[in-house]
Order: sequence, then C-alpha cells, then structure tokens
Amino acid sequence: MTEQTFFMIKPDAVERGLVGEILRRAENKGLQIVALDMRTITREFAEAHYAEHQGKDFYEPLIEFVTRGPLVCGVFESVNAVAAWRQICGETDPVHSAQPGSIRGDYCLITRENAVHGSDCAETARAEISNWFPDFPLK
Ligand code: IDP
Ligand code: MG
Repeated sequence: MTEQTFFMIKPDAVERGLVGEILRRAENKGLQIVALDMRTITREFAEAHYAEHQGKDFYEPLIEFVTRGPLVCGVFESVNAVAAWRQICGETDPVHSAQPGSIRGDYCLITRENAVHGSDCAETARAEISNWFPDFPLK
C-alpha cells in the first residue's frame, strides 16, 4: 500500500556532509521525496517531536543535539514507506544493533548522534507530517 513517512537527517549528518548520501540511499530504495526542507528547530518544537521520551535519561542531551544546528526534514512516499525507511536507517544503537549496510550501521558510532529519524508507524507518520508540514496533503 502506498504510504507516506516523515524523515529527518539530523544535525550530526548535516554537519558531516552526509545529506546527499542519505537521500541517495532513500531514492535508490524507491522512496520518493515529496517534501523537503532544511531548518533549525527550537527547543519547544524538539520537545513536542520527542514528547514520548520526556523524563528518560537521554532526553535532555537529545533535545540539545537536535537543536544545535540545521537539520533536513521531509516526507517520503512509496509502497511500505514507513517500514522501508526504518529498514535502511537501521536500529537505533548504531554499533550494537544496527547492521552494516544500514545508514546508522555504516555512518554512526553513538546512539544519540545516529544521523536519521523515521516515523515508527503509519499513525505516527501522519502526526509527524502534520506537525512538521502543516499544509502537506496527507494520504
Ligand atoms: P528511533 O530514532 O530509532 O525511533 P527512539 O527510541 O525513538 O529511536 O529514540 C529517539 C532518539 O533518541 C534516537 O534516534 C536517538 O537519537 C536517541 N536515543 C534513543 N535511545 C538513546 C540512548 O539510550 N542513549 C542516547 N540517545 C538515545
Ligand atoms: Mg522513535
């Protein structure tokens, strides 16, 4: 089923010049870029995006990290877009869980600075797309 997912290329990956490489991998997989923007988000916006993690030990450093510079955000559309993007991102912990061949497995060393974000299910995708791109026509 064709679906849409929200993605971020986090500040660490933007700083390292990996935007093109990451988008290339997504497009090679078959994910179509249907929205794309570079922006630096406020603490308030980051807190809303990561509300589910509030209170966890990694929460504060995570908010500091995602607000420290520009990130790239957008929407991918394809068959199975949510799972396909999560698959090529790899598991959250880039060394102990993510497979080589995934973005996190190939480019990252620590869990916080793991280069990419992807919505974890179709319902989250709709919520995240609406939050980041209020005018975007949801499917
Ligand atoms: P996900 O990005 O793979 O969906 P989540 O569990 O939703 O992973 O965590 C959101 C983000 O918070 C992660 O991508 C990572 O940047 C950060 N994070 C998660 N767990 C840890 C941790 O144990 N230590 C440091 N940062 C973490
Ligand atoms: Mg998550």
